Amino acid sequence: MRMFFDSRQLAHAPAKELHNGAFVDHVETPARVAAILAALPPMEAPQDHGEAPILAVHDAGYIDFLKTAPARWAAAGRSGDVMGYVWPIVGRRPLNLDRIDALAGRYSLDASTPITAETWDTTYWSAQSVLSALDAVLAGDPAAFALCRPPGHHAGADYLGGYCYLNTAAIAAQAARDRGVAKVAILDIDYHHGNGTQDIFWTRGDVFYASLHADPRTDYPFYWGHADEMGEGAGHGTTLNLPLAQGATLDAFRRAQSTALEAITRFGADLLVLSFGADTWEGDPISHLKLTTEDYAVLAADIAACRLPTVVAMEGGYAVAALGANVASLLGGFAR
Ligand code: OKP
Ligand code: ZN
Repeated sequence: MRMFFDSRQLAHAPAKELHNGAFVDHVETPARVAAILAALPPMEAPQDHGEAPILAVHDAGYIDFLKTAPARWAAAGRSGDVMGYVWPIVGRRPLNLDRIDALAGRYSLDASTPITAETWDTTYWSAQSVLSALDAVLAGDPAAFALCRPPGHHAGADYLGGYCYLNTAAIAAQAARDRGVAKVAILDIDYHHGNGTQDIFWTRGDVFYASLHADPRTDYPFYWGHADEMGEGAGHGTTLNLPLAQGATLDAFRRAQSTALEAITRFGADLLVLSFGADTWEGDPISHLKLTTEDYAVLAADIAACRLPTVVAMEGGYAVAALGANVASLLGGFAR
């Protein structure tokens, strides 16, 4: 299987995140990809597809904010990473404010996703990696892997959050549509609900979003991912949420994944984007599902049995010592 990663994806390294009321060391570290690279054969550097496929998903004002926030922060006399602390509650006046703190709230979901001087370049190349994996699949490969970092599925069209800045799965799905693929499905098996991906395709009938995740009544991002969220307008019925109770093991996870794959098959998808997070692993430090390393090969084999061309995009997974083996197990399951 062809695999894509750019070394510029290592640069972004925020210091702290707000977690349960305290600032703690940022969990989404460069060591994560280093561990994955050490466990797999050498990867290919991605091709540069430019900004157009990013702007096909993301708001131009948001992209400008991502690029300019570190300079605006410095100009305001601040040191350290950019982080908002006031968020506009839904329904407040959409004012065009210029102060960096107003913008940081306007364009973000939470305070676990700081912007550093390296963030734009890192997230840009993460997007290029997924676009290159899409190229491989459109050229006829049954599956390809993008070692995306930072992850993407919490980022919406105009907001960052949950360690995510550009929504790599959405960028790949939209690029596939723009290159003539009629129906695209996104299957998200990260521990957390992919609120950004859901938002981006909420009213779209041409892209199906199915997610397995910890119940948002107990887990981040809380306000998305409940079972009754099904999309609206032309997108009604093309969003499927399958929340799982904390502590769930392979049996429950595999059953839910089968439900999602049946729905994707009924939808008639021509191409699949898999948002893969290894934070469902039993030892993950911020999560509470109980999958084993071997389980990922079982899940991948079930996905591969659908025989859809598949772009695998890396999302979360924070148990660094086990991350390489978990990703290798998943990718091995596609090869079987
Ligand atoms: C990103 B991905 C809970 C804090 C949660 C954000 C989690 C983002 C996960 N107290 N922090 O989906 O793996
Ligand atoms: Zn996650």
